[in-house]
Formats: sequence, C-alpha cells, structure tokens
Amino acid sequence: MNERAHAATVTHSLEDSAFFMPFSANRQFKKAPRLLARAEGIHYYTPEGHKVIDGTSGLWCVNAGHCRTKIVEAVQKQVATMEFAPPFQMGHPLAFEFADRLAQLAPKGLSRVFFTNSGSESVDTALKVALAYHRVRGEGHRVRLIGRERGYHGVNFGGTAVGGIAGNRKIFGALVAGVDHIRHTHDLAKNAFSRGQPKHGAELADDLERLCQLHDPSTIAALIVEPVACSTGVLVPPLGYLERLREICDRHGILLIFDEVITAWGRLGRPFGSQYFGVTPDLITTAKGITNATVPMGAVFMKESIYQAFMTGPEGAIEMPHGYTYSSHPLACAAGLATLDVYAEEGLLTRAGELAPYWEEQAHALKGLPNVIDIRNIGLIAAFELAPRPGAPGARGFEVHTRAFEKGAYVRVTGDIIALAPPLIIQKAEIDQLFGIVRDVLGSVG
Ligand code: PXG
Repeated sequence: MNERAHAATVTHSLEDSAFFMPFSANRQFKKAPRLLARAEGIHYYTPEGHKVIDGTSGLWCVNAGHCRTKIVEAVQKQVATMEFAPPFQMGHPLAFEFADRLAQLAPKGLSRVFFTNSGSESVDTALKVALAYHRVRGEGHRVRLIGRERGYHGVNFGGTAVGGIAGNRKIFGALVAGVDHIRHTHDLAKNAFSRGQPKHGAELADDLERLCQLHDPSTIAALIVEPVACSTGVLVPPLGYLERLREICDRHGILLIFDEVITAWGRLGRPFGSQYFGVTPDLITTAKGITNATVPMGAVFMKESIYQAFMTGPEGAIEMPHGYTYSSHPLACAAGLATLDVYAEEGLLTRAGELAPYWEEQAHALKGLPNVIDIRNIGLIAAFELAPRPGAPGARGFEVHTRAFEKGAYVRVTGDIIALAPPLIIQKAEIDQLFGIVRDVLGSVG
C-alpha cells in the first residue's frame, strides 16, 4: 500500500490542503475525500484497502488494466537509461519507432504522427495544423473552426472554444474568434434505449450545411467532432450521420477532425473509432490509452497529403513552428511501445467487439429501474441517463457515484448520466459484478 496516501487520510484532514483539484468540487471533496492508493488489473484499492472495480478505466484511459508489468518495466528501464531528450532539432530512436508503429495501426492514409502530452494539446495542435495547412496551400481565408454542441475537446483555448459544454466555456471570456457549432445528436424522444447506433438523426449532419451557407464554406478550415461524444454522456452517432459529415466536408474542402481521445485504443473493438464506423477523417486527435495512461502522452494523426503540404520551402526551414518540451518524451514512448505490445499480445484492440453483445445485454437488462430514462451502449461503453431531481440537476447522479464507490465500483458521472467503460481485460463475471453494483445503487437512490 502507498504509505503516504494512507498517512494522509489517517492523520490529517485534507480540508486545508494546498491542492486546487481539477474539475472537482474542492470543498465538498476535501471534507469527505475518496482516495485511491493502489491499482492492479481492473481494480483500485483505497488507502484503507477497500477494493473497487474500475468501471471507467480511470478516466477512459487505462484500457489494458492497471500496473501492467510489461509497461511498468519498460518505463523503469527507460527512466534509468535516458529520462529526457530534447525533441526540437534533436531526436531519440524510440520516438521514430513509436510513430511508425502507431501509423501502422491508424486508418489507411493517416500516416503521419505529431506527439503531444494530452488530449487537450492534441486538439489544439490539430486545430493549428488545420489552419496552417490551408494557409501553406494558399487558402489562408479558411480561418473558421466548427465544433458541435455537447462536444468535449479538452480545456486549452482552442478545445474550450470548439467544445460545446456551456459550463466549461462561460467563465473564460470570448475564447477563440471565428468558432461556430453544429447541433448535437442527442434525441431521447426518438432514440431512447437504442442499442448501438440510434436509427434517427443522420439529417442532423446537415446543420453543417447551414453553417456553410451562413459563413460561406470558403471561410471554414475544419470541423471537429468526437465519433462518440463520451464526456457529455455517451452520445452515440445516429446511423449514417458520420458518413454525411464526411460528404459535406468533402464537398466544401473542409478538413474533418475526429477527436478520438477516448474512442481509439480498442474501446469500440477496433484500434480507432473511425475504423469501427468506416468513416475516415483527415486528422485524428488522441491521448489516454496511447500509453495506457502510464505516462501522459497524446498524438495527432494526419493524412499524408497534409504532412506533405508542409514539406515545401527550403529544406533547412522549420516546417511547423509548434511543439512541446515533452513531445515524444522518452518515458511516454517507452510506455507506449510496451502498451502496443500488450494490446497486440492480448488481442485487446478487438476484444471490445467480442464482449460487446454480452455487455449490451447486461446494460439493457437494467431498463425499468427507477429514474432510468435511457440506456445507451457501443463497444465497451454504456451510459445510464437518469431523470434529474426537480430543481437539483446532477444531485441524483452524484449520489449514484458516491454510493457505487462505497459498494465497490468506481463509475463516472456527468450530471445525471452514469458512464461505464471498464478496462478491456474485464471478464464476463466481472461485468456482471459491475452491473450488479449499478443495479443495487440505482434501486436504492431515490
Ligand atoms: N478530447 C476528448 C474527446 C476527451 O474525451 C480530451 C479531449 C482532453 O484530454 P486531456 O488528456 O487533456 O484531459 C478528452 C478528455 C469524463 C472525462 O469523465 C473525459 C475526459 C477527461 C476527463 C474526464 O468524461 N476526456
């Protein structure tokens, strides 16, 4: 057990701690902390030794399960060999090896990889690549970026601007100029309790045409969407919707960016969500499962033609004035290469496809429980949408989160929507256990 975490809970209160926690109710949490001290496989352990099923793979990122020996050892070896190497005008072999291995897994044609350290950095990088790509090709008038309502693209300026969650935007000023949003696809009246992709709503993609008419398509650089909008409650794309977005982007020369921070790395039963849906974007942003979250890392995949558009001008010129001190960090590359080995050796990038029918059955078996107004699923993801308590949105969801934790399951809650996405190594009996806890809790929370 982690003795420091143990000591913190046992001997002092956290109420005066200096730690300003991210995306957390600081005061509420510090009064009644939920601490994790150790992890292994699909479980977390609290400092007191309470065992908890990890129902959300950490934050949708520990796809191969926790503390996998091969990954841990690769990082240990690398940290003792070369803990850092400057990435600008210098390199180290693992970065090239990792990029090449990643490109082999990516959808056909997305053959080039730019490294970042998080999903947020990947998103801002992809938006900058899109703007710069148009500019280097002589279409510098394409300056607008389009997102979607209820989209989540991280927390940097670009990602917050194209993001579609009011609460994440409203206190941060005007954000980035020239951004607009298409409508979200959530339609409970037509699609509640759909299994997999809902039937209704392909035509919502035409909202992009509306923005093209409003702004003129020649001003639009890129559209960014998550293939499945996970953070805002698992909004699965209606059948035909992503295909239609692709068509409209093609018609108007708009780059299509899929934000696959969550939907990549086997979550839908394929390495990338775009392969699952059979729709190929021009750029893909990712992070999280790229290293099994062992070391922070993100990446932007782009089409060969986008990369080549930058490879002009004098050979000594820096083609892309962008990058981070920690782009292609050696520890992240070591963790990432070992992660790809684990994924391959255990068939994890396709395992969600094998488990999906069972997962779907078990998820939808919770239909009829009190306050459950929708159940959605795709790959190894499920969401339970609850009716909000009158005048107290989010209260019911939060209670489910805390009670589930007490009963031995960590589940992620967004407002009144519970999202599940366990590590891809989960066994059927453990799926039963996870849903069993959710069933108990939903039955008992008023
Ligand atoms: N894009 C997408 C689609 C994401 O899901 C990010 C960008 C940002 O990644 P970073 O690594 O900068 O956090 C994300 C992150 C949740 C939850 O509970 C989801 C995320 C992060 C934290 C919580 O749904 N996704």
